[in-house]
Amino acid sequence: MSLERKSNIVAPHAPLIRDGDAILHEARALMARRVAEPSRRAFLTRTLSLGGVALLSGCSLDDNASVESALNKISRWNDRVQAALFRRDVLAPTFPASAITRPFPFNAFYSIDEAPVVEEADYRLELSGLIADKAPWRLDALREFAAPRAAEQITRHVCVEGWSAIGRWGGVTFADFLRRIGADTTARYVGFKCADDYYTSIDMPTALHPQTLLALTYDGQTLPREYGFPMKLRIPTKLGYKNPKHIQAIYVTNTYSGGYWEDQGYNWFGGS
Ligand SMILES: Nc1nc2c(c(=O)[nH]1)N[C@H]1C(S)=C(S)[C@@H](COP(=O)(O)O)O[C@H]1N2
Ligand SMILES: [Mo]
Repeated sequence: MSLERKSNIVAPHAPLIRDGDAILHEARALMARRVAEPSRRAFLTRTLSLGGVALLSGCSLDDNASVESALNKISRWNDRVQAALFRRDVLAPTFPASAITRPFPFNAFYSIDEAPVVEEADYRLELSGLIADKAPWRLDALREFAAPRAAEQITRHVCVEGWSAIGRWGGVTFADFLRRIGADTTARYVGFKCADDYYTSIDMPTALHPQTLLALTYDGQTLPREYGFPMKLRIPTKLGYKNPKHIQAIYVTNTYSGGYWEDQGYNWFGGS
């Protein structure tokens, strides 16, 4: 950042200051959006001033594109810090059945009546990338695999839109499934493509976390259509948008591939 630019930003009533103010206002709003959740993931950005943004990124704060790109760089840097802080043995809190939120809220980037209809007969879970056995899975095969390894959790789902709810999901630990298909667990990412064009990706340590669940049931019943039939990933250590519903394809990769909300500015790590 040049001194000239800096003085433009601090000089009162200079013609550029109006633009500068608008940009700073937007940057603050963006920042607020990224730190909306009261979690450890936010602590670094919360302590970063806009001056810090400029210093760290070497960008000027007087054009929108470079502010965006600086914030994105910081968010990606945050991803790495959060990943380093992540511990496989730190568990999300669990709750008694009496704490379950009824009815459990629905959320998606569309309204409930638009939730995709996936036909069980046609369903095949597709596998690609760094996976030894890429044979597709029918739903009954997934159920058969899950039955002897049944795992269940009552955990809190936290959505950045300002609500949280406690629900009960059942299925099989995702790590068991990754081992079964011969996933390269030294790879960096696991990605998900959904029946409704939603997509997201997670870091491998989170994929292997003991509470990360390949969920086939909700509250003891087949996963209902609106909550992700036929299969979703339940990750209680992450925010709602990192929990893909209606999963149709899973891939393992070393290439960063973002996500539906992440590509619109939500923090990629999105968890604790
Ligand atoms: N396929 C798909 N998965 C998704 C979404 C979506 O729109 N499509 N929305 C995400 C968000 S932001 C939230 S809060 C949760 C909502 O899950 P629920 O309907 O079980 O409450 O799903 C997440 N997974
Ligand atoms: Mo969400």
